[in-house]
Amino acid sequence: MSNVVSYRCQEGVGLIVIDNPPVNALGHAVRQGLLAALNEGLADASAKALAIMGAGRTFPAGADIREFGKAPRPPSLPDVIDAIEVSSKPVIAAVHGTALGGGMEITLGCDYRLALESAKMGLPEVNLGLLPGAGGTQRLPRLIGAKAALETIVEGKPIKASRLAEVGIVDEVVSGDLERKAIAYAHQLISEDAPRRPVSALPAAPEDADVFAEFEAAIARKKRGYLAPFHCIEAVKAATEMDFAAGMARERELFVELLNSPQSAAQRHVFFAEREVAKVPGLAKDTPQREINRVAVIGAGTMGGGIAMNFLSAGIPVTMLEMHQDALDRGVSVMRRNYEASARKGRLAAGQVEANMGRLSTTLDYSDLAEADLIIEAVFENMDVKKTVFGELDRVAKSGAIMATNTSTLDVNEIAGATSRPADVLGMHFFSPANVMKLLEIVRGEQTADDALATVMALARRIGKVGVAVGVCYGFVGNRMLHKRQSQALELVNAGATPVQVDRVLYDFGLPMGPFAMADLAGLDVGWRIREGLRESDPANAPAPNWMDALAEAGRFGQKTGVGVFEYPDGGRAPEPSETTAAEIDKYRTEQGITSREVSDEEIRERCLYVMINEGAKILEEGIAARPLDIDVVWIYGYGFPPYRGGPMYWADQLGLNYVCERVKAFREETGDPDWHISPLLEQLAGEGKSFADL
Ligand code: 3H9
Repeated sequence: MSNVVSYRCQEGVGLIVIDNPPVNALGHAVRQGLLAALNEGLADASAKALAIMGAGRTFPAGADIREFGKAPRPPSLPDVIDAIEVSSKPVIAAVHGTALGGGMEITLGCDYRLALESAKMGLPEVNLGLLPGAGGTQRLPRLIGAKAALETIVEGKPIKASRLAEVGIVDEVVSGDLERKAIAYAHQLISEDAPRRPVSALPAAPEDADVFAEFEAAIARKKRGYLAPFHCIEAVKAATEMDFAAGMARERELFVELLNSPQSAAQRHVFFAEREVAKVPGLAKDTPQREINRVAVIGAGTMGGGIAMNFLSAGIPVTMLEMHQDALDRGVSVMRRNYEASARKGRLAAGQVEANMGRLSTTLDYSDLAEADLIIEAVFENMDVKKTVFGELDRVAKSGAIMATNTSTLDVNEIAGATSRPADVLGMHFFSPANVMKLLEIVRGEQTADDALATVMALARRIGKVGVAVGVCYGFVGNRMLHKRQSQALELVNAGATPVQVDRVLYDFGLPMGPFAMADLAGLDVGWRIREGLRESDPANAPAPNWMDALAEAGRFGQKTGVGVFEYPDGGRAPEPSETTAAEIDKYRTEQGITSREVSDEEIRERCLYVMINEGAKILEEGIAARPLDIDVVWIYGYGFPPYRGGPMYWADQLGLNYVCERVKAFREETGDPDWHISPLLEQLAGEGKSFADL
């Protein structure tokens, strides 16, 4: 008897229970155990029907992802499911938790499907750069039609039980004790002499070829660069054109192709990296956490409002503080408008707008923050202002309250120094728009207490963010690397490239936008004002004005003014090349005595991306990020680095650090730019033939 799958007969029903915590993944032992339990059930004369269930928190959540890339060990999951489907007794899947991937495919091999009302099912393989490879692409279209199957498989999102019943995947939604319900359901089937219902025997659902072309066109932009969604479409198409056996063979071919692809390896790295970042090295798993029942946010600007929305949406009351009533009113109305827009798009249930807004209170008085368990400051990015705010917080915050700054560049230790309790201070660096972007850099100051850090790491998950712990330095992990890249982009244009060319190269690499479109989005005025300030306060060390400063000086602030590096006619968001910008660039080159040269796409790609890797290595050396995977997660969730490349550090490993190291040294030689000072860590790993993953 397997110790991960058990069999017992109860009241004439053979119960097959999978017990492989935490998520009942379908590893080798489970597959073997399932087959053995199935055979036992078939041989058991007292069992008239069989039911497959999961123990613990869920029905199987899929194949064991850790087995991918290793030599396959029989029985394969498709073979196990075939055996279930051809069995001589009716088989019921009784689902709770999340039946995902191979787990859902098992249910499709069963004759009948029963689900608890809280259960979900889905085929999320596409998120791992794969397709459902245990018959999902062949059985689901036969059950619900190709169009609905395409949506399920290509979107990869879990579906609620009620919806599963509506589309005909689940036969009955139940509540209460699932085992009792499964037995009762089986009794009913037995008494009615209900037929066996193998899904594979259903006729291939013919579908108009246009459906596939249209679907492909509809996802082309969103899934740009990805292999798996398009392979999924191919596989579903096969289900409409071939008999079941031929379709299964086609599915296998496409699945194996994806399994062996660098994209799937990268996406699987991201899956585990996303879970690993929650485990902060040096922070004990059982570190106690403080209770967070009430949050305060200081500042009702775009950032403060977005931050507050995260907590309101998660059911946590927020008090918002501003200096003046009109600023407070403006902030609150923007938040309401954002919620209303989500409701209009169907992303928010009716009634949720009022429920969320109902959790918000506002104040002009610091003493109203005395009850908050967590206070997040999102005021103007200026050290003196922040210190004043934290001085006030020190005065009013209750003992044990966590005080967080949303600074993106300033020294969190210095800010903590403005209080008498630096152990309660840390950084919570949200990314704009703060209610949308999933990344949260959690900045651990020199004196931040472990329980404060553990609390905020857990809180990040509660509000739907991916929290990454980082150390204190200018720009932390994300912006520190970004600034190096932006400065290469500028240098490349100075040398002869155009902003259009630079942006195209990085867009084609898979980033959501290029450096100049990003600068336009953030606003050219931001950097310009900082540099202008420096030119006044410290002229000897301030950078000379460049062509981007000239654009900002002329009021071209980017998207918000309709003109920046690019132009955005009629309030649109699509960047168009600008003659004014081209003229400013020419003028700047002439002033600086630069003779413009051809810059290749390859040089743009290498300089913009390798400078980030070199900086990432320095960040690791300094302990600002604990592991390369933390940097990968920052870039994927904060800046849209394509998951199919695994993040910058993972990508560097695939290129080979020796190669990257040589190129960094060559750029240092060519440009003399100190940003190309090689990271000793990068040089050492390259010299030893190692990769970042070996750290
Ligand atoms: C597939 O099925 C292919 C087939 O079509 C064809 C085959 C031939 N394997 O996420 P959590 C671990 S592909 C191995 O923190 P939650 C996870 O790493 C698969 N390990 O919990 C973590 O480990 P640790 C298709 C897995 O409650 C722990 O379990 N299925 C797997 O937030 C807890 O996970 C999927 O893609 C796995 N399949 O969320 C579903 N799943 O504690 C992937 C999880 O050491 N899984 N682990 O860090 C999920 O989406 C979520 O884990 C789930 C639970 C929603 C189930």
